[in-house]
Order: sequence, then C-alpha cells, then structure tokens
Amino acid sequence: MRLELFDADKDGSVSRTEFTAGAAARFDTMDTNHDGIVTADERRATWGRRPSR
Ligand SMILES: [Ca+2]
Ligand SMILES: [Ca+2]
Repeated sequence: MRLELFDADKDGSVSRTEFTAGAAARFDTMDTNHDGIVTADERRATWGRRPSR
C-alpha cells in the first residue's frame, strides 16, 4: 500500500484525515457487496489475481 496514494490534496504529506479517507475508499473498493465487511474472498478477489490456480 503506497502512502502517497492517500495524499488527496497532493501537498506531499498525508494527514490523518487523508489516510482515514483513503483507507476507507480502499476498504469500499474491496467490500464488493458493501455489507461493511471485507471477507477473505473479497480481499482475494481484489488483490490476489493469480495467473493460475
Ligand atoms: Ca496532503
Ligand atoms: Ca463484503
């Protein structure tokens, strides 16, 4: 996870507010069915695109 992605106003530093908002946005991205919980399957579906299984 790259911290600079959370720098919403691009001033070079990440405030707690920016971090919280950024982390929440990432969470919402992972929580594909928006039930407020990121399950292992949802996490895998977002991050772990494996070329083979
Ligand atoms: Ca900033
Ligand atoms: Ca979910």
